[in-house]
Amino acid sequence: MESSKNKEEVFERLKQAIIEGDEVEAVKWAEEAVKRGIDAYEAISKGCLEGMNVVGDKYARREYFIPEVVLAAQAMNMAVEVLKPHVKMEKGPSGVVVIGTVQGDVHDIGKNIVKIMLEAAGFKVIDLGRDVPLKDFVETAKQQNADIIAMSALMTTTMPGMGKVVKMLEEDENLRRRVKVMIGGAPTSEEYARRIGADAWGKDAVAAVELAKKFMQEKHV
Ligand code: B12
Repeated sequence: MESSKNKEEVFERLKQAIIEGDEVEAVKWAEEAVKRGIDAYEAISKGCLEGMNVVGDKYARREYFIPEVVLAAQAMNMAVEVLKPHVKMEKGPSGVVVIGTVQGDVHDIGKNIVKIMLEAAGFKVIDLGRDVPLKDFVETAKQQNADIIAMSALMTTTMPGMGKVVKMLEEDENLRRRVKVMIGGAPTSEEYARRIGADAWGKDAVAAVELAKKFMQEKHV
């Protein structure tokens, strides 16, 4: 078992590599985490995500600009690729989720983390990617007999798209009854989810998994 000091060192190195947008270091410390038997999800959340949060703050404070953010995102994706196969999987499939970032929005880092966590929890996840035409969420959910639609939006300008998807879903009463809708992304909130008629809002990837499990339990009672 890895000592907590050792673990903290790896998380810190991963975090710094993401902040610096250093792909080589990010991969090196992701591999190191695997080698040392550190829980892969913990490495993603306490290393990579923490690093990306710092990058987000720096961007907001105009210390970083788009090129630095792109480098950080690349480093993060490379590290996550190394860690992903080692995330402990629960027995599944426990339900089908259609996920994507809504039309007009290319931010997909958070969405990808939510996807990894849902898969690790045993869900079958159909990833529509980013900048997803709104009708695709509804059509795919129908075709694939999905249980859940999960939408991500990172901009105030694109979040209304999520409400439009709920409206489209409501056009088919049976489908609306069968498919739960959860939303997330930095500008969204519990209150916003309620306002647009979504079933739930999740603060992060851990919350997304809890909500998805709760939806499935409700379905089976
Ligand atoms: C990285 C980033 C980019 C990268 C995106 C790379 C990529 N592949 O995703 C690049 C450089 C491409 C980019 C581009 C742009 N960006 Co940008 N970007 C960011 C930044 C710095 C970080 C976002 C991020 O990845 N965070 C880390 C992830 C892990 O967090 P997260 O997405 O919030 O996800 C977590 C939770 O929210 C939740 N979650 C997310 N989705 C879901 C879904 C469900 C169902 C659930 C339950 C939970 C959940 O779980 C996740 C994991 O815990 C933010 C700043 C910020 N503070 O958010 C700006 C930000 C989002 N960008 C912004 C802007 C304006 C832009 C651009 C328009 C800039 C430009 N002038 O070109 C373009 C947008 C182009 C477009 N059409 O989409 C603004 C948006 C402002 C607004 N209108 O609301 C922000 C807020 C920056 C700012 N302060 O101005 N950006």
